[in-house]
Amino acid sequence: MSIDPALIAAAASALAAARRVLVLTGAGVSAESGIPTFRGAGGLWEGFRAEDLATPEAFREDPARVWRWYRWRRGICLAAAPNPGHLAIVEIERRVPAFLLATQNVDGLHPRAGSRKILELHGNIHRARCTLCGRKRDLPPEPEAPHAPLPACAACDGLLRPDIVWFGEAYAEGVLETAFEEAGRADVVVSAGTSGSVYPPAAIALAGKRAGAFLIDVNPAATEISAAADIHLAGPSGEVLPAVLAAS
Ligand code: BJW
Ligand code: ZN
Repeated sequence: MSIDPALIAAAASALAAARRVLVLTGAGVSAESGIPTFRGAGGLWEGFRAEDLATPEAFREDPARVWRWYRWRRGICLAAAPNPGHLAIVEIERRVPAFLLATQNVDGLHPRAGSRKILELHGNIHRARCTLCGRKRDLPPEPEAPHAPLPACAACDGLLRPDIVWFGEAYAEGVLETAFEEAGRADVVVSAGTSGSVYPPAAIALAGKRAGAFLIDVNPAATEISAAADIHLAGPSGEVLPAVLAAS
């Protein structure tokens, strides 16, 4: 990682002075835990893109295929552990008076790392929901075989689906409102590990910047969010975030 130390120092002093901080995370934050991101190398599964599988239409057409994808991914998530980037975000929460983490990740690594004030915008891969009655159920803490029978609801025998927000689906009530509200009054917004290509989440970071927050983007690649950011720290979050904390 070769980031100008002056940029690290500037991010550190913005964070140290902040009273309200919103952190937005995406798949890149879990990349160093061995969980593949959606876009870019390794983003394919059996030749399908996330946009082909993470839709209600794909599930209606072939629920077994979608469950195979999620079981494969859940196995990876269960075997993974939080990395220094997740832990640095826990430390930011500890240091600032008002904090919110809005994550697009469904892998459960932020809560496992110890994050407390967290909105899981896209749901959680370790939970399922009945397609008939809507009841939710935690999945067992061990991986299921990809071809195991499809899970059914204990109450009504309806087919269960992953409790995840797919393309074209609405977000859980109040979740986006809370995230945008916090972005609107944050002193600092940190965006980490997201391509900023999925909306509305990408707009949370941009709305924070528009409302006057100091926007810090942590991503080895350039994105729409890094273009809008006050500081773009172009490195892996597992190295960059601890370096920022060490400098504050
Ligand atoms: C590192 C790193 C390291 C690598 N350190 N960084 C406006 C314009 C255009 C389209 C739309 C729009 N508004 C809405 C839409 C439609 C759509 C959308 O955004 N489409 C775009 C793709 C064009 N949005 C929706 O459909 C949303 N719903 C909605 O808008 O509902 C409206 C509605 C209202 C009322 C009634 C009904 C409907 C829902 C979107 C749901 C997205 N779900 C997914 C999959 C499900 C979750 C799962 O199975 O896991 O969520 S898609 C997938 O993308 C996943 C992610 O959370 C999401 C974001 O991806 P993310 O996290 O940014 O990952 P990547 O892979 O894209 O990027 C990783 C980044 O990390 C890269 O930049 C790397 O460089 C970086 N990186 N290593 C730091 N070590
Ligand atoms: Zn049911």
